[in-house]
Amino acid sequence: MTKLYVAQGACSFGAHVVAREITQASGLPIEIIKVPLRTPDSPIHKVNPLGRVPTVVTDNGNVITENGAILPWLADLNPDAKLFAPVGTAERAQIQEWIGFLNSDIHGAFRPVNRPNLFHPDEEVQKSIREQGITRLRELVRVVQRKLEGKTWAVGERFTAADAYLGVFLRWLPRANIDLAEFPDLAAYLERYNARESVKAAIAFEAA
Ligand SMILES: N[C@@H](CCC(=O)N[C@@H](CS)C(=O)NCC(=O)O)C(=O)O
Repeated sequence: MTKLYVAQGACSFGAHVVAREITQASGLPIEIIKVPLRTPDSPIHKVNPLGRVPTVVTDNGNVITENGAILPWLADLNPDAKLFAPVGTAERAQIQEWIGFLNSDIHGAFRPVNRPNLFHPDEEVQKSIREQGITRLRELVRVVQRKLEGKTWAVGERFTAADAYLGVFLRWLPRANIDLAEFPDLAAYLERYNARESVKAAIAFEAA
């Protein structure tokens, strides 16, 4: 059976939601395995040398890492669930565009905020790296708000893998002391996201 490795509240949450969306629609079996991160004895090290989630191990033993590969791969397991779009369509490229933007710009913008120690050893300098990081992240959140203007979901009128992944980072904003009250459209979007059965089930599974 295909296995998807996730960690509580990590960026693997988007893949977790996609897995639940496609299994709800088709009954396809995917085993979700919750692992701890940054501990040498975590089972994730046996499957992904970088020790990161999300990681997929397919039923014939192939290992797939990186959100940019995993999100489309999972979604394509069940095209009828319409979490992605057919090859060659502009819609497919637009979903990929969102995934690329979220993966490089938005996820990357959280690093100086969450882990400023990666950038400088001095604690005072780390404080200003974090502050500057929050300013940059807030600018990018404005970009997200503009991209979503007048829309229910990121691409087309339905929930896609782009939304499954976007919700991860909107849920992370309180970690950067960014209050969604500043962005009422995004707060409403997150309410729609959090109300989905797949999201509620993924939150409950990861918290258990
Ligand atoms: N570029 C990777 C990043 C994955 C990543 O950084 N995952 C984090 C969780 S959000 C992780 O597993 N961190 C553990 C570590 O780096 O040791 C992707 O998008 O899949």
